[in-house]
Amino acid sequence: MTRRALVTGITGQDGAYLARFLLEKGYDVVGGSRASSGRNLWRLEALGIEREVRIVDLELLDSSNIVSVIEHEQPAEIYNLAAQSVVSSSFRLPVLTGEADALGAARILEAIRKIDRSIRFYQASSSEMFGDAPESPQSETTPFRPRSPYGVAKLYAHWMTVNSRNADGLFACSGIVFNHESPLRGLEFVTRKITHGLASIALGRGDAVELGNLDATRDWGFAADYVEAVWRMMQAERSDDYVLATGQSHSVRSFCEAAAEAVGFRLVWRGSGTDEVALDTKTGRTVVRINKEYYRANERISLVGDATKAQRELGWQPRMSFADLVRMMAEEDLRRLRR
Ligand code: NAP
Ligand code: F7E
Repeated sequence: MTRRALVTGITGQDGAYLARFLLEKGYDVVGGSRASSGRNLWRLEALGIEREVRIVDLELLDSSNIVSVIEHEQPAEIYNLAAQSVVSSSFRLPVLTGEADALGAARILEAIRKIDRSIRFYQASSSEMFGDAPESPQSETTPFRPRSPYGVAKLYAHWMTVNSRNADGLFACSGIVFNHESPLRGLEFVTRKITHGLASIALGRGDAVELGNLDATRDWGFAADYVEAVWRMMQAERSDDYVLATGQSHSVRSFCEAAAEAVGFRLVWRGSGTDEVALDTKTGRTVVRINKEYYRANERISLVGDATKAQRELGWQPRMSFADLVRMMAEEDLRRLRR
């Protein structure tokens, strides 16, 4: 019989890639999406799968809605990808972030407990839970010290997942996932902001890209690689927690340099602090400048993951390199903007 998966947050970056992956594996994919946010299907359309998934109304803030979706759809697997996922917004919206990212997961787990305890559950946890981590790289045994309301909310959901496994015997796994990007990434995240911004300038539209801390570093992988690990977690004999990461960190500055090269610029940095700018050496144009608004309070600069456990137990490792990822994103932005 065809296996049915319910993917919350199917309109998001990971939702789209996971849906495509599950369809390729022969799943019947049901996607949860909020009617209230206008149901933007552009990512599913970009992958050409908008007609192959069935979309249902699913709102993480509403327990009765969650219960009726699960009762009606009877999925074998639930992938909880839905979240208010923008870290900087979580400082302005801490309660909403907690309602969606923390209690949303608890509501789904509660529904599984009441409706059918054999449903497998995946929670999209985050490296933001490490926050001010005492060691680097971070692994499954690194203590959590979140430094954003988003990280705190995700940590609650993570522990609810672990507790549901240990105390209630549910199959509940948690992917502690480091940053993963793609041409389907939202423009509010720094990678896509850079590739889209520089591609626009290269095509004669748009002003310099305004960024915050250029020396912040992240462990950036490719989203499509990561959804495979998520699926493997859900097929394992027993549920567990896994860090997913590349193990390499790069700065926002080096991301800018790689993206600039992909759109035909060569950068030179001038000035310092908030007066620093990047010029294109060929045209002398300023293509990157600093805007203090994008500096994040309270940020620990270096997060980098150790995915040895996922490699050992799931046989997973990310395939795409940083250089290829940046080039792919920049080239795809050029292509879309030309259209
Ligand atoms: P994303 O592109 O921001 O997608 C988030 C999805 O959640 C969207 O489909 C959004 O739907 C939905 N959503 C938001 N609030 C909701 C609510 N109250 N009820 C129902 N749906 C809601 O995020 P992503 O990058 O794909 O990430 C997927 C998951 O992994 C998220 O939980 C994120 O926190 C986590 N994560 C991501 C990364 C990463 O680097 N991408 C790393 C670690 C963890 P609308 O279209 O209606 O807004
Ligand atoms: O920031 C710095 C910023 O917003 C990355 C989410 O998917 O990954 C993502 O969260 C870094 C930070 O991602 C700008 O300070 C500099 O150091 O792209 P981001 P994030 O906050 O790491 C984690 C793992 C998740 O779980 C989240 O859901 O870039 N940065 N200048 C900037 N960031 C932004 N957004 N904009 C700037 O102008």
